[in-house]
Amino acid sequence: MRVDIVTIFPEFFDSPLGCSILGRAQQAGIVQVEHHDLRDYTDDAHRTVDDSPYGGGAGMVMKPEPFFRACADILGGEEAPVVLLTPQGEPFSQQKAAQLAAQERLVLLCGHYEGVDERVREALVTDEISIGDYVLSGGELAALVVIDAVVRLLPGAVGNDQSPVQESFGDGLLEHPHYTRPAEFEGRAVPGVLVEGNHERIRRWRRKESLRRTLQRRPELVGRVELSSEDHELLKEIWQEMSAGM
Ligand code: 9D3
Repeated sequence: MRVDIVTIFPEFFDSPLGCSILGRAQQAGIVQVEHHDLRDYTDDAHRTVDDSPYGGGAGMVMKPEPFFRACADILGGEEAPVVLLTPQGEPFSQQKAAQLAAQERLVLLCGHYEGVDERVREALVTDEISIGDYVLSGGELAALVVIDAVVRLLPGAVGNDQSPVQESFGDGLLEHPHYTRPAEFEGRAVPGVLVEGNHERIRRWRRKESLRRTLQRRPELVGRVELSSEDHELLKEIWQEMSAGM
């Protein structure tokens, strides 16, 4: 996969893209990430990327021409999703990450100031993504979040024995608690079932704690998952334990 990022802060990307899974995936040739300085696509001496809004008001709007020139240069007639990172975008999700991971190329446009001229969205942008309901200073961190979530889905990117789809959100529930040695730490013991070695009991315990945690923290997720008859049994046990104050 090839990912092109258009930004007014190209330096922002150097360190995060060189580290961890993203760094290794690039070294292994699984993904190639390039960043482009939006100011290189301006045509005035001041390298102007923003201007005041038509209709008046505070703040600045990003001009359309540099984005159009950047995309023409990057894509050179090729087709690829052009993703604008914006607070007004569709909330990012594991499902969206999987959809983007199926593409051969991606172009990510990082917004700044009050926003981007509407003609960029109309004529250039195919997808608009927000990473959550909080205010960032620009689209750069959001672009990194999207790239991280997408790249780890590419075959060979995660050196782990487990496939990434097995993890949280892959199956729609939060993960069960994890423990490692020592068996007792500052008076807190690891649950007995995990040290006894009965794999069927361990599997059932993990599923139950996964359901319990999801019910407590993200109840809306439980309704979106396909529940087996065992899940219903486990939920009933959890419910009984909760009403008994356990
Ligand atoms: C004053 C109105 N603000 C909209 C909520 C203006 C505004 C704030 C922050 C415009 C742009 C930004 C910069 N943020 C992003 O570009 C951004 C973002 C975010 O702030 N939150 C979550 N996801 C994203 S993706 C891009």
